[in-house]
Amino acid sequence: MNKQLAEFQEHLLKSKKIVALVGAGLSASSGLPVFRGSQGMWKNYNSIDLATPDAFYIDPGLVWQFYSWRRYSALQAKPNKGHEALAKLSHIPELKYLTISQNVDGLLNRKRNDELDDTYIHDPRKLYEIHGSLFTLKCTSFMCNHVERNNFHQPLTPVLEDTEFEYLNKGKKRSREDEGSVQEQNIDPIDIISRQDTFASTSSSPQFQPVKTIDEKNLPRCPICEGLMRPGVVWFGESLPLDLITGIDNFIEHGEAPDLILVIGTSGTVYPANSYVERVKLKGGKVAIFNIDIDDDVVEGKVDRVWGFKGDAAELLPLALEPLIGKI
Ligand code: BJW
Ligand code: ZN
Repeated sequence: MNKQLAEFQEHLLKSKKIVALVGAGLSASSGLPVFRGSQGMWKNYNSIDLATPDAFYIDPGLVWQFYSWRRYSALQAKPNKGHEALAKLSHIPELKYLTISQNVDGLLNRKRNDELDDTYIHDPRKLYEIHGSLFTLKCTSFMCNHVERNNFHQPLTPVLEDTEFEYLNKGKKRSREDEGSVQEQNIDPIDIISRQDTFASTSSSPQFQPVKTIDEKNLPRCPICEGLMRPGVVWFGESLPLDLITGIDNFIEHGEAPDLILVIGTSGTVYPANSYVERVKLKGGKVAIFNIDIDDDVVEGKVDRVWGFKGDAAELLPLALEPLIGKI
């Protein structure tokens, strides 16, 4: 067995308190794109530019089309074995455990199929979705602030029909290839095809579904005050839910110090999520990174108290955690 993995697993078995910090890379092999790098585009827009209050203020119709596509893609996607490995960790009774997820796709809250038992769904008490959820809607009216959770209705309004698809050629089955990890998905007509295919040749390139100009009155409206609803996610410059931030602070700072933080599929570029790694380290905890892109020094074990496992988190996590969670 690889020396790094053996060392990590020895520490894992001794650990009493573990934190996992999760990013978009965990859902990559479920077919959901990450934010940064070549995958971080929606039509001709950079995803990051659309995840801002300014973008919504300037053109809520554009931003709703982006989120309509995100909601639809997340609903079509299935949790992978990486999600399941974290769910299993969350059900170990004697382990103090917390997943801090930056993802808004809800994949940790769902099962791959109905035959699996409930240990394949994350314990909700140990899952903090700090950037919100694609399936929460919030009223933008200052006087109202109505919040609607677990809204899985698609399309949200008639005008958002079709905007769920990125490309015009509906009916094509999705097959997404991510750095050698392919998860063929058994999903109904969906027109998001592998970006590799998209850029392979201009003659076979699919055409983007055009972005519509949508009148605000046709976007999701508040059932209480008729105000404009927005996606219940946390955009740049916005505060994170205070109860979750306090809960994380308590978990890290109070009681025994965390022994380990698993840093899974995140670029670590966004505050405050990225600050938790250093905070666990400062408390004496060790770090294990699961990412397709890790510095060689880390992979070779040259960085103090940090292990790096390079590859698809959906494949590596279940293997690395196997001594604790068993075979998935
Ligand atoms: C794989 C893989 C595979 C791929 N297997 N790995 C200067 C100016 C203005 C603001 C700031 C500033 N400096 C700091 C700030 C604060 C700002 C910030 O951090 N900005 C930086 C960018 C500089 N932060 C905020 O504004 C936050 N609010 C805040 O700080 O309020 C103050 C406050 C704090 C605490 C308490 C109270 C108040 C809010 C941040 C909100 C971020 N929102 C988004 C959008 C969410 C909604 C949506 O999804 O649409 O969150 S942005 C986007 O980035 C999204 C993600 O959750 C987040 C992190 O991205 P992530 O997950 O890391 O994805 P990628 O694409 O970056 O990385 C993917 C990784 O996976 C890569 O490493 C790949 O290699 C890897 N990978 N395939 C394993 N198969
Ligand atoms: Zn309202």
